Amino acid sequence: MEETLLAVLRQFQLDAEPVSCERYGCGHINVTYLAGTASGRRYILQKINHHTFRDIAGLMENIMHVTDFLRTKTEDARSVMTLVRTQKGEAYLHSFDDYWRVYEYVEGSICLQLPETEAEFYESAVGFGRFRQMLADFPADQLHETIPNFHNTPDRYRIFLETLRRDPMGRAAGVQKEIDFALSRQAEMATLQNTLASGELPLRVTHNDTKLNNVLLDEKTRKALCVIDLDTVMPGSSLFDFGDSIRFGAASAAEDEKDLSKMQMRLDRFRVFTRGYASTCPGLTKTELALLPLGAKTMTMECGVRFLTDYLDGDHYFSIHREGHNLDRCRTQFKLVADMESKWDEMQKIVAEETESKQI
Ligand code: ADP
Ligand code: GN1
Ligand code: MG
Repeated sequence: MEETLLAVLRQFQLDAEPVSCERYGCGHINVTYLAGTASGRRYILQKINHHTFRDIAGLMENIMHVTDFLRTKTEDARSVMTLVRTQKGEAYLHSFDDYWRVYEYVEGSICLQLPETEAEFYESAVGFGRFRQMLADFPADQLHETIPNFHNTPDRYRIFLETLRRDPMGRAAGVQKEIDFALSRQAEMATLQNTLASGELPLRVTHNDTKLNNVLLDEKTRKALCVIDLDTVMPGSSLFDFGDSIRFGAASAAEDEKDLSKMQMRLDRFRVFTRGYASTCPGLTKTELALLPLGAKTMTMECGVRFLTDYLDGDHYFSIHREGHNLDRCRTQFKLVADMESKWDEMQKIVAEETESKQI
């Protein structure tokens, strides 16, 4: 094991001497390792991305508050992430110019990159829906805003336009088609933000990064077990959570698929997620329910714009594993948006059918 990792792990209150530590998972932001100790216990070690998260103390305070709060709502210890303290009793370690934290590994769990079955995607909706519902009475004013304007789509467009003007890598000329696609939808993509600002959409405590690989399912029962990746838990809209889940999990191919003919929005998956989310979040308002399709489209478009921005900027934000990776990701998102547009009436019909009795 690398000396640095060993030294870092020894600073945490593990149950025994660390004996292994390997890169783990598919996250784009933090660096995650799976660590094991001499007793066989497993832990998740993460190097927190402090370029993305500027206020690590605030971020970790959020995670402590949220996990403590969730623990009062459930009896199942595996359904809430458990932070392991440092030897000094802190929630994280600042060492070797980096910030580190350790969680207990949730044993007997699986983490999917694409749902294999409809039932699994339904369970992810239950997991995220229940999570949002359990935080309904969380004191939102105690949360630090870990990334300001995280899902403020007009602000994401502003950064995109600013990067496009600078064009630091000289890449803009090669992606005119994608630039035009983004610009032609800019006005419509401000609707959610405007509806939130006017108070028509309620502000809630949301997860804000509800990719399928941010919820663990029970390995045996395949039921929703534990929501992870709590870095972006902040006040937001339920449409952010709903939309981001659809963007990732209702897609027929991976986020970075190169063959765009494989990429569509699956209406069957859209239906099961809508069913699962609406039934675990019974308090969704009429406006929230009516805007679910727009939530899906806006989160997909926003994510595509962010990938395109990062491509233009020289790939500083999202980890890339090949040349043009962010452009490939952008293209899948835009293909999904176009596909949603062609299925718009059906999406609205599905929402009406699945949520008919749930409007308040
Ligand atoms: P990132 O912010 O980079 O996405 P995550 O917190 O989502 O990082 O962690 C990356 C991956 O590590 C997850 O997708 C999941 O597979 C795994 N993981 C993270 N925390 C746990 C945990 N407590 N138990 C089991 N697996 C975990
Ligand atoms: C990042 O951390 P991760 O990989 O779960 C990003 C999300 C994007 C997603 C795209 C803090 O999520 O906002 O939707 O990549 N997280 C952050 O896959 O920017
Ligand atoms: Mg993640």
